[in-house]
Amino acid sequence: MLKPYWKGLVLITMFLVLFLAACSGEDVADSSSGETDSGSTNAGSEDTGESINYTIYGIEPGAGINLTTEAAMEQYGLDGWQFEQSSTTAMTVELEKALNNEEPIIITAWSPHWLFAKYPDLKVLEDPKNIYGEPGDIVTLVRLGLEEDNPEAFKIMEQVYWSLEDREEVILEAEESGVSIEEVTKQWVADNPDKVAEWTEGVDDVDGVPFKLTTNHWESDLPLGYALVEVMEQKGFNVELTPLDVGVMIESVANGDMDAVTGVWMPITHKDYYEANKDKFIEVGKNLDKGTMIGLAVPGYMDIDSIEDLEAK
Ligand code: PBE
Repeated sequence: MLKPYWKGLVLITMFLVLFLAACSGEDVADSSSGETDSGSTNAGSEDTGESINYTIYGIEPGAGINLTTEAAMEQYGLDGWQFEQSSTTAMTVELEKALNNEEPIIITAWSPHWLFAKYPDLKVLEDPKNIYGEPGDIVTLVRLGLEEDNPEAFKIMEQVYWSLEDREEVILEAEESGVSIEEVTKQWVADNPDKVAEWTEGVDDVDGVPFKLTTNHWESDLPLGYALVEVMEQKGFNVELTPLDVGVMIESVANGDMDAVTGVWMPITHKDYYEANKDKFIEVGKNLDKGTMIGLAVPGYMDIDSIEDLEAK
């Protein structure tokens, strides 16, 4: 009676031992065949999504970079992900909190900005589908009729150009010194008379001619607004600068409320707003040539390089 019982037990034990050995054998075979590499990459990106709660931090709703990011999330299939859109300040606070704790985070980032100078370890994710595009331009738009009504201002708008290096110098100095970006810009204009003279070359002085200028309210573009106020007032213009949301700034030139707008990022970031108002403004030039960048960025210690490394929730 006992014998068959022991036989059964031995058989079951042997089976278990063989089964476990086979399992671990399979593991060993797998890792030696190199599949662990791709396996861990996949696991890594799933972990990335999970570790950041499937969240991307954007900025103010309506910002061009947010619209582009929504398109990118769709094109890269980031289903179920959250896109936080509150403010640039809130995004920066989240980023700095993550950096201080060496935690993962994904943010929308752009240049010119002081972030990349302050945190050189930030890594812009590759974008193989090219949703965020190549380095872009900042263009100047004026209202219909400006050339006839105010040819001197029109000429300045055609000629104004400010290099990436000069913009970054102002943005960084304001960030590092704590002095307002308006004050820093005024000082830059005072220190660089030769550069700003190019903007007004061949332009006659005027006597109190009013000029309404708008731009977006980010540090990438505000300085040019302040610089133009300074330079045009020296020429005798009476300049009113009104920074506006990107959705409104182009429209305000299209409907004639504003004479000109300088902070228009093309061909991608502000494309929708540009197209919606096309034929109701005149593009008179680029005030920055291929100097802008938009994209998604992560701290350097994160183990991903491309938006493609991210997966749906
Ligand atoms: N930005 C800076 C703006 C324009 C300038 C990239 C944050 C945007 O519309 O996204």
